[in-house]
Amino acid sequence: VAPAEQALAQAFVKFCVEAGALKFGEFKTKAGRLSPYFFNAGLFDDGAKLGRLAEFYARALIDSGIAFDMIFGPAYKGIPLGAAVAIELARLGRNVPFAYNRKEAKDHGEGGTLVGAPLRGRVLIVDDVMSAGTAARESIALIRAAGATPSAVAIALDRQEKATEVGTDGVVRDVDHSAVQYVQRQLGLQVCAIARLEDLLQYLDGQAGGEIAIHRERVLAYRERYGV
Ligand code: OMP
Repeated sequence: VAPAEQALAQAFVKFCVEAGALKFGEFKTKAGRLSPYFFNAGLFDDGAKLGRLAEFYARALIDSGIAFDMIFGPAYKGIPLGAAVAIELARLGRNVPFAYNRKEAKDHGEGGTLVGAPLRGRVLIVDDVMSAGTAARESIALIRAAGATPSAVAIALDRQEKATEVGTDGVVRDVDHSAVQYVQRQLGLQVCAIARLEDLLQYLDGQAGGEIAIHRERVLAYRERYGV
């Protein structure tokens, strides 16, 4: 990871903690894991925070050099994120089409589940977090079904933990690669994350205090168990 990316990641983790969107404690993840930290993008809950968040996504995206033709924001959390990133990119001189989906199909008016620009070309999915990869798989299938190419995913945080897989026996198991690795290697998409678990740990390393030391120990133990 280049120094500029590292600096951006550190500034981002600091911003998240200060905004209250990154919390330490005991949280249950979607995959049922007991996590000592949780990133809640719903807590970027005013215009200034949302604008600042979009600046981080846009900067990370531009630095990554990832090419894309339009933005897709998956319901629900990806909708304001995708919109904010599209606005920020336009402000920076890069105006691209934007679309999002509904969770339930509408049976009147315009109908369907897709809203906004038609899905075409190389689509960038803008989402919040990748843990086990369930949400990403759904967006990819939806974009393919519309005849477009899911080409990249931009997320705020890569939790760098083991993805899960449902076996032929119906049992959910941890696998030895992360969701981000799966999306990159198996699905062939590029992934841009503003920060990763390792950046979060680096941030904690630089903080003083007994409370922080305890959080750090717990995050390390979690990484030992579920990290890749
Ligand atoms: P996967 O779909 O398993 O990759 O989990 C990603 C989703 O989990 C996110 O879109 C969130 O709904 C939720 N999540 C967070 O928002 N923040 C976290 O720190 C952890 C999770 C999670 O449940 O894993």
